[in-house]
Amino acid sequence: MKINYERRWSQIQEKIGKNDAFISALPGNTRYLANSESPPGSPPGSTMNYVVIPQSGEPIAITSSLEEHRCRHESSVEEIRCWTSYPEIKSDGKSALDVLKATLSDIRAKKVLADSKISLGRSFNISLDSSLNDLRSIKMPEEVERIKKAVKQSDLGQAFAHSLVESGEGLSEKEVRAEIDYYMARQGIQENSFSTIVASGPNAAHSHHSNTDRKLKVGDPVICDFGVFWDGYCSDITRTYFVGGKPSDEWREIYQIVMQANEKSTEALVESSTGHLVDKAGRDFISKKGFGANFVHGTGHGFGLEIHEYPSITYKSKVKIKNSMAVTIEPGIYIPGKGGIRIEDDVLPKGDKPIVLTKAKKELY
Ligand SMILES: [Mn+2]
Repeated sequence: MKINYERRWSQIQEKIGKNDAFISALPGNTRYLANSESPPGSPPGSTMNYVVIPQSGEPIAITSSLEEHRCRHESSVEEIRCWTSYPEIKSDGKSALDVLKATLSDIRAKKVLADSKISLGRSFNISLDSSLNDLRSIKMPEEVERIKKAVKQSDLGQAFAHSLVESGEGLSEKEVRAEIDYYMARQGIQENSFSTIVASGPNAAHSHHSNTDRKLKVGDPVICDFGVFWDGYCSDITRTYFVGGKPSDEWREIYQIVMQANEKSTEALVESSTGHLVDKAGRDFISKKGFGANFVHGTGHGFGLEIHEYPSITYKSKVKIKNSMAVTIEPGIYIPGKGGIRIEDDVLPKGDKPIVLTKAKKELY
């Protein structure tokens, strides 16, 4: 299914109202408007400086001359303007900001909306606008299709990680990470959606761990948290496995609590619910079991073109849950000095029956 950029542009044009143009400068937003298929970090997505949507008419994208030809080839935006500081190279200006100002003057834009602060000077009246957050949070069918492909690859990665960790006594966290990443790269992913986390034993007590040379020991809980980009969209999944395959009774009990908290928050992810209620559903259960102080982060976050995007699903979140608002549900319990358990799924709200996209096994033996 092709990405319908025209719909994205016209949705922004509806928001422009009495203003003359909308400027997007944040990398996730420029990818949304001009090139969704390439992941961040690889051109042109990462190198598109601005996308200007005029009140009426076609969008204009601004990039460095270094990326000009690739942008012309890959971007959905027809009109590309370039900047360079090298006098011998033909361009529309010496800097991205110069080209932006000239472009706004060309389309006679004075009153503009922007997704972030841009120093345009006194000739322009600029207001911040976060409409793109809302638009991006609701995934269209062509986006869900790409997310499902990304999720499928990380599910395969988890199946691989599962057997590797269970039989991985003596391997270091870094070695396990390298094997998982190599496996997923061979599957043909674009790139990882963030650096793969392998947190073993006491290191699993840190919710965001950097991999070390610590060697896996029998009985360790090992948190494996990773995701991939596929056709520009990402996945994010966490499973916790046990080296040797046999958790202690204590870890087994904590594992089941996190599993049930994951289920409770997932069930609460229904239309008309709020981010707060989704967080509270799992959090209250974990608190009731006596581990309230050990659930040290929010329940989840939006994901799509970026690994973390609007909305966040936390205790303070006021966001209203809407259909097709793709979010993660990832409760965890962390015991300092001992270890931790986190179970994360990618979920798509649909009426009163949320769809859990991640299929990697999470039941304990
Ligand atoms: Mn996550």
